[in-house]
Amino acid sequence: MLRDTGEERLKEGVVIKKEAAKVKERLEGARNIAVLTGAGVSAESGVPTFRGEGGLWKNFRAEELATPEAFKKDPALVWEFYDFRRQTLSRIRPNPAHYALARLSERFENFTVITQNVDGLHTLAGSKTVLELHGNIWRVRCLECGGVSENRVVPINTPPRCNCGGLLRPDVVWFGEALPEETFQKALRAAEKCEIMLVVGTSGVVQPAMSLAVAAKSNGAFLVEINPDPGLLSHIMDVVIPAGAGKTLPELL
Ligand code: BV8
Ligand code: ZN
Repeated sequence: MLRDTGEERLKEGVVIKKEAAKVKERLEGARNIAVLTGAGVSAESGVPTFRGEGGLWKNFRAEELATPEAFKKDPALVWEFYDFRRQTLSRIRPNPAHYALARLSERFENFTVITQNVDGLHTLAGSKTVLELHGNIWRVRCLECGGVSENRVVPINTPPRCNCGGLLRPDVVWFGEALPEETFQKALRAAEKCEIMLVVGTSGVVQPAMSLAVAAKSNGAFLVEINPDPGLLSHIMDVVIPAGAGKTLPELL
């Protein structure tokens, strides 16, 4: 990694401005925008990404704990993991990336934020149309009666129980679980209809979320990736801005 000299920062700034100008030009005449975000859009709020450093907890990877099998085997351990993340999140605010998307959305007829994140930060920053493909860490669901409720208690005494006595689980989509059908269909329609899709802060690893970028592309959308590191889908992008979302998205305003 090159030393991050002022020279490097200056060069990065020039690249962001040049590429952002191209995107702004495209945004001018557009009516339908879709934004597909991942953990990277919350990175500058201090939320550790899944596959970056800090993505580990007690030497477990998220993929090992974010599964129905892990919960069945040891609900208390999985709840300790989610409680840890909720405690971190309870001290965290949206960052300029979230706020820029909320403000940008006011300029378009249709502006849909499709997020893989479960942190609720897009909604907190004021985004109106947010499709949470993987659920929300602040909601819980009862394994017995299926009741879903908002639960912002931190720390939570693990594993929490429903009034009916049933075990409560985080209302998020675990690996191996189907995404909420209605939400995914809405996301697919937004992806197929958009003239421009911004793909922000995702490594492009997780399916079927990332198939939405391919759906947008195959319907003629102009694809823009905002991410300091290239991801699995960088090769289908029309523009790649190799920088952080918190710096780049306000440039598009
Ligand atoms: C399903 C909720 C079937 C939980 C999450 C093999 C090949 C392909 C697919 C599979 C396979 N084996 C299994 C699968 C399927 C699996 C999958 O995709 N696995 C991956 C790991 C290979 N998918 C599933 O299991 C899905 N379900 O397929 O079900 C089915 C169908 C019908 C009926 C029954 C069953 C469910 C997937 C949902 C899993 N749940 N989250 C929780 O959060 O606890 S996914 C989890 O990963 C998070 O939601 C996260 O958002 C998401 C994706 O990761 P990223 O967001 O991309 O984060 P990552 O750390 O990877 O990258 C961060 C990026 O940010 C980096 O690129 C970095 O450069 C960038 N960045 C850093 N800083 C910044 C930045 N960018 C901008 N600015 C910055 N400042
Ligand atoms: Zn219940």
